[in-house]
Amino acid sequence: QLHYPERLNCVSELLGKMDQPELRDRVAIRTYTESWTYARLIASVNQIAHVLQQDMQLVPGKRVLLRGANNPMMAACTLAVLKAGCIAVPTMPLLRAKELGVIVAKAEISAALCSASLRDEMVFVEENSSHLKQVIYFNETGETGETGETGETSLESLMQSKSIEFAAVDTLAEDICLISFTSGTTGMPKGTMHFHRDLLAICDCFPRSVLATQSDDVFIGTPPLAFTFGLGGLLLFPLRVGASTVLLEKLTPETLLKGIADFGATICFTAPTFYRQMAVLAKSFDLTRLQKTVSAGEALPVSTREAWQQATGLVMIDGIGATEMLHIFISAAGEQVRSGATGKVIPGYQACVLDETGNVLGPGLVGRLAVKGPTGCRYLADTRQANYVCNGWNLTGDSYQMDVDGYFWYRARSDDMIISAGYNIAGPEVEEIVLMHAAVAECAVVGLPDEERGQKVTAFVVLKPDQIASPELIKQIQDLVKDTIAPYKYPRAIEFCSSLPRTETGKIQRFKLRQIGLAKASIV
Ligand code: 3UK
Repeated sequence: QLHYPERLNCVSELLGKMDQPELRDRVAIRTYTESWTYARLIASVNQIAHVLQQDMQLVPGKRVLLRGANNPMMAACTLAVLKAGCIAVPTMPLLRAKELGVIVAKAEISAALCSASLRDEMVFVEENSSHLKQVIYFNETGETGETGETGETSLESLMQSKSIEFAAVDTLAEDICLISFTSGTTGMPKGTMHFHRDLLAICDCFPRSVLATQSDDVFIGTPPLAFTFGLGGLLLFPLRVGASTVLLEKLTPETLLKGIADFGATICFTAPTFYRQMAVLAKSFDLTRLQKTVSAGEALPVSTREAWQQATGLVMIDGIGATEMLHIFISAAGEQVRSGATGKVIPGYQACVLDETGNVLGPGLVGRLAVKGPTGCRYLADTRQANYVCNGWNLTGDSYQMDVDGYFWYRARSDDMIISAGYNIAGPEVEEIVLMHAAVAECAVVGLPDEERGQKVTAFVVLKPDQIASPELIKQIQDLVKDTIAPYKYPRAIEFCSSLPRTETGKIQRFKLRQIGLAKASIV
């Protein structure tokens, strides 16, 4: 089990051991234009921590909004907030003023560090908020000077006069250091609070036991640092072992492959849909150094796992994580992988499947996934806490079944279960089969209201570029499903579309598809 001292600042643990003459010159963060050694990262973090204390007058416990894409300055700002004993509130780069306003009000935020490239939206928030008083902008490249036409002082110029030494604020292991907001597909976004200890605990669980990370690993991937998947995978995990991380912005499946080749990445983190598209292009890139590829955020279809393995020879590491749990808690790698299952519970965590009344279900029965471990859900002032945590178990909102060997098999988000003519149908199970059809690039299956059956299984399908929709194709896809799984699960309706609505974290927005489906039905 994990043991941390009572007084603990996670940044002194993460960076402290790299602050030695023989280690300081190792590369911590790389981009196409920059290469930051640990020495430079530590110096920048320390200078920013001084700016927080001296220029912004922030005392420990203050919440600081963070806005920026994945780049070294954004990483340094995040670490500096933690080192100064303040609370980081990272926000997804694509959020607009309206959404940011909700977060600023909810978390009562008065100070922000923001990338100059996201200024317009931020100014709007500042003008319309009674909470937010101080915003300091940074240039992303780490260059000093003014941040554009407004002539205000940039973070980089404030840093210049500061010492590159800073003693970490002496926080408690159980002081809150991070408030991460969920994307909130329905309702108000929820702030999840995490301790200094929690940030180390995630480093000492999944990457240790499943990835066996080492100091010569090179990390790369798509999730924003503002998403705990990215914060862990692309910043905390590499720092914990003194490895290096590649931070790139606006990645596409193609540029991610290029990045893996260019930087000799060994570990990659992204969502299933990226791997699916990368599998098609992989042959044109040199991926010889790539060893471990982690898929999370959404269920990994078996056909995507297979396409990736065929293209690269790599066995995909699926893992389920959640903002509430901070990172991944069920996963498997290498020979432990069972295709179709997410994996086994990670050492340190416990998991089981519960029925509606909270009784533990035996192997093979579908129910609600429940998890317990060193990290867990603590919502910021939200009555929905009681829905997520019951009797000490975290209920993630996913339907799962466990087999006799302790493997967990994903069924669906509990709210996404389709009930049609009395049958329970898991959308992802139907998606799996539709995706096996050679003409299909992407697919999402939802239930739409139907007078006769209650809900009608409806597949939204994106075809591969050279394919044309036709009644024959619809029939082929329907027959494929009927021939492969229980026939009542087949999609009675198939809608072709050019893309699927997704969140910034790569999740299909099934609620939007239901809205689109409803709107269409009311027109005809
Ligand atoms: C779903 C998965 C099936 C599942 C996350 C890794 O996704 C992350 O956090 P979110 O708060 O969403 C949590 C929900 O997403 N999910 C995630 N991974 C899988 N479903 N298979 C998977 N492998 O519904 C879960 O409840 O956005 C992922 C690390 C950190 C994270 N925050």
